[in-house]
Parts: sequence; structure tokens; C-alpha cells
Amino acid sequence: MTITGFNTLRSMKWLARRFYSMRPDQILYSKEVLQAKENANPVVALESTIITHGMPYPANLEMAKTVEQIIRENGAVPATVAIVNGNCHVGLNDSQLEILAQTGTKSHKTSRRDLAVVIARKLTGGTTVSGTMVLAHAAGIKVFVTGGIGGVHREGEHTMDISADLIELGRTPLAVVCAGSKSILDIQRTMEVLETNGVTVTTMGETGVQIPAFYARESGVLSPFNSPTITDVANLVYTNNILGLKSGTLICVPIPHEHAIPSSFINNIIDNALAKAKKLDIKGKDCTPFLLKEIAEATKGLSLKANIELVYHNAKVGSQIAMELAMLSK
Ligand code: PSU
Ligand code: MN
Repeated sequence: MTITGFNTLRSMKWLARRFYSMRPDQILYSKEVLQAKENANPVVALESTIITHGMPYPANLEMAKTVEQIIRENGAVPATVAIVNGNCHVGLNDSQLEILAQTGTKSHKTSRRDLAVVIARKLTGGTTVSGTMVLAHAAGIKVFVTGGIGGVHREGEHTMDISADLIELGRTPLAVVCAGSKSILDIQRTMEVLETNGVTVTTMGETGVQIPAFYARESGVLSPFNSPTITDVANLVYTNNILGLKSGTLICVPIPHEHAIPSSFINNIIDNALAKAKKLDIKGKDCTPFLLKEIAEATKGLSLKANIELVYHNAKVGSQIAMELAMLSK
């Protein structure tokens, strides 16, 4: 290697160390993601806790494959993020998706605090919103699609159960597309913590729109900002990036009308699930997966169907955002 080449490599490594919490060369990319990166084409990151801990097999596999297809149909490249046997993957092939979907809750729910443990011990992990953000940012991805983010749990003012997702959104400049957070959470307090952490929150819709509550389109909590168009969202994210803010943008997309579950119906079920979790003393990282399962059972799969449909819709919106953002960035 020439001296110049060596120096270039050294300075690239220095740059990587300087700007990323993780070196990009520690990541394994799928072929299509690698190609998209080379051509500066838009890539959309996807989390994998939703596959391992959020849905049962085989619905989780079907969802994981379909959501990737929707992203491709909308012109972007999907990058499902996960840790397989200690390797960080950005973009999985079908057999890796299959393994992850089958491993399910036997794999580790991996948020930022779990990353080092899962990687060092060569374990397999589904990455949460926070874990996925760390790896997607290291991979240079700008847009990330999920179903629902974690938040402040009810009674969080006593338990301090505040999802690492909220803190990550405050320190990682990614645009995260979601359907709000479930009413298993305290949505008002979730918004307060996001504001404290400097996260820009906008909801697709007209002035006065509420933060969506995952299964329901409304939560009773007003969104701090609204975006009537995809172009508006892309402009916000682009400006966030230009300003060099280290914080992220949360884009809330209400579940499509035809798949929404009325609050009057779902809230009762959520209350029962919360009461059961309290009785069984379910805490920490087990809380969200437990509640999701309880709700899916109590609604006889209706909540699972809604969950899947809102992810598909978010994938479409997220890809459109990624496409517009790529045009602005060129
Ligand atoms: N909400 C869902 N489905 C999910 C999750 C949240 O509707 O699968 C997952 C996401 O990966 C999210 C994580 O990042 O749960 C939050 O977990 P906790 O509440 O333990 O922070
Ligand atoms: Mn928690």
C-alpha cells in the first residue's frame, strides 16, 4: 500500500471514529444495501425486535418480508437491522430473516445498553428502536421505519420505566417513522421526555392533529407540529441534518382509518393487560412484549392485524420521505 493510500485509510478510520459511535467496518451489509450505499440511493432501516418480540411466528416472518417488499416498490432499499451470532447486520437475506423470526423471544431484545453484551458474547438479538438507531446511524442511513416506539410507561413517574428509545432519539440524528406510541404508555409524559431531549415531533396531517396512539388515530394529546405533506417532512429532516443537530426527528403517521381500532374498545383491553402485568410483577424489558401478547390474545388477533397494517403504511410513507430526502441531499 502506498503511503498516500495508508494515510487515506488512517484518516478515514479517524473520521469514522470521530463521527460514529461504531465503526462502519464492523457492520455486515446485504448486497442490495451495499449497492444502494455506493450509488447514494435511499435506504430505509427497519428494526427487528418487532420480529423477535413483537409478533408471533409465522406472522412476524410474513410481515418482515412484506414490509421489505413495500419499501422496494416505493423506490427505496430496505435494511432490516439485527445481530446474528454477534455480527451486526444492516440488511438481512431471506434465510437470516427466517432464523430471526423462528428464534423469536429466545433471542435477545437489544437496546443500546445490550449491544456490547450481545456482540461480545456472539449472541443473536432483535434490535429495538434504540439499538437499531445506533447501528443504522453508523451505517449512514437517514430514515428508519417502525410500528410503535417505546415511551414513558404509565406510572413511569414512580417506576422510572422510560424507554431508551426516547433518549436515543435525542442523541442520534435519524428520522424515525412510527404510528405514535400505544396507549399502554403515558403519551403526555412521553411527549414531555421527547421535548426535554430535543426531539422534533411532527404528525402527518393538518393543523391541530393529535399524536396518534398506534391502534387508534387519536390520543387526546396535541402534536407539537404537523406535516401536511411528505415534502414538508423531508424539508424538516434535511434542515435538521444541515444544522448538524445530533438529535432525531419523530414522524408520527396515524393508522389508516380502515384498520384503526376504536379507543373505547382497545382501552379496556389495555387496562386489563396492564392490571395483569402489575399482578404478575412484569417489569423492565419484559413489559412491552408481555402487554403486546396479552392484547393480541384478548382481541383475538385484531390488534396483530392492525399492527401489521400500520407497519405497511409507515413503510410506504417512510420510503417516500427517504426518496425526497435523497433528492434534497444530492
Ligand atoms: N411497540 C410495538 N411493538 C414493538 C415494540 C414497541 O408496538 O415491538 C418494541 C420496539 O422495538 C421498541 C421496544 O423499541 O419495543 C421498546 O421496548 P421498551 O418499552 O422496553 O423500551
Ligand atoms: Mn422499559
